[in-house]
Amino acid sequence: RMLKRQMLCRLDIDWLNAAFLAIYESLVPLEEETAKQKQFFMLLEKLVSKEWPEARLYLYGSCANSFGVSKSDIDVCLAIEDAEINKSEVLLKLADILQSDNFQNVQALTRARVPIVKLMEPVSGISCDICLNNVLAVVNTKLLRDYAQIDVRLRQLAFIVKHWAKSRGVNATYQGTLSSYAYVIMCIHFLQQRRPAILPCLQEMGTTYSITVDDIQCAYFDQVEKLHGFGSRNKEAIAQLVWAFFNYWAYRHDYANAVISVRTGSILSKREKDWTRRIGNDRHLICIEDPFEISHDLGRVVDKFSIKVLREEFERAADIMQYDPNPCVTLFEPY
Ligand code: 3AT
Ligand code: MG
Repeated sequence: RMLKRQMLCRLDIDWLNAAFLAIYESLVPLEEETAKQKQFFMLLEKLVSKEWPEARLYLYGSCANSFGVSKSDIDVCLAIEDAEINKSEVLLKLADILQSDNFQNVQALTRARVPIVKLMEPVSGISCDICLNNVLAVVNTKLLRDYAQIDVRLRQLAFIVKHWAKSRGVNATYQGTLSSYAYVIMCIHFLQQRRPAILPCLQEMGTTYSITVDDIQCAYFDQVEKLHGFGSRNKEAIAQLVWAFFNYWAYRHDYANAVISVRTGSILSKREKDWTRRIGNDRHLICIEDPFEISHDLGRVVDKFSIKVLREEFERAADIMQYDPNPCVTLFEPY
């Protein structure tokens, strides 16, 4: 009888892993889409280099960090070294150039918190935001991409978590919930903490890549091809990891004292970061240290209302993973 029950459980978990993997596969962009994005980017490069021969154009965010689902917007960074430039002028000029090259729906948002030029390509439906000199985002994009190459389970978990967050309406910083970037950092931390660990801590290993951006030194081990198989002693598959991830954020994380830190591969205390009280709008109700801008709490957008929403959503997800007969449907039900 016992054996039969165990076999049933095994079947159950295999079935659930397959179901989650199918969701993951359905979210991964097709080759064709990625190729179109590349083409679009090369066209932009050509236009930009005509006006600013010294400038460089970078892709960043989910189209370059390998955590982009199909039909994501493209994030582009225009890097101009000249310290004398006037940001608004450059963006207006850029908008002008794009407009006269038949791009449609070009808008320069020069007064936004992060000033950008927005555009939409009606034929392909590609939307694109271009910002200026946000090189730190280009570097953290590389860090995420490098982590993704070490173990495929990171990409699987992060796709499921992002898909859950979007379905449940907890992926909007302007509403006090978390950015996609924060969710991926949470996944990396989680896989670093698993025993046996599924991911290493690249910033604690010998430096092979180093760059200083805005006075911040960004250094880590980036020869990730040497780390294939790092997590192979851990046999957990996606369903188990999704369960444990939500369980951690619902019932195990110490919201009162703990700061998660991918940089150190460990948990720090709010006290040592001096994140114990509210300063200005930074409330530190869920603390996620940025890997490079270490004074920066990615959870600082969360307020006393949205923390409740967020934690209830983590609990809902954990309970579904525990009890629901069909979690891979219920988990993503629209809120
Ligand atoms: P989506 O697929 O577009 O939801 P994404 O990975 O593009 O996910 P975001 O749109 O949240 O993520 O952000 C775009 C990039 O900007 C990701 C990261 O390189 C950078 N970034 C976002 N938020 C922060 C932050 N708080 N601190 C530093 N870099 C950030
Ligand atoms: Mg994006």
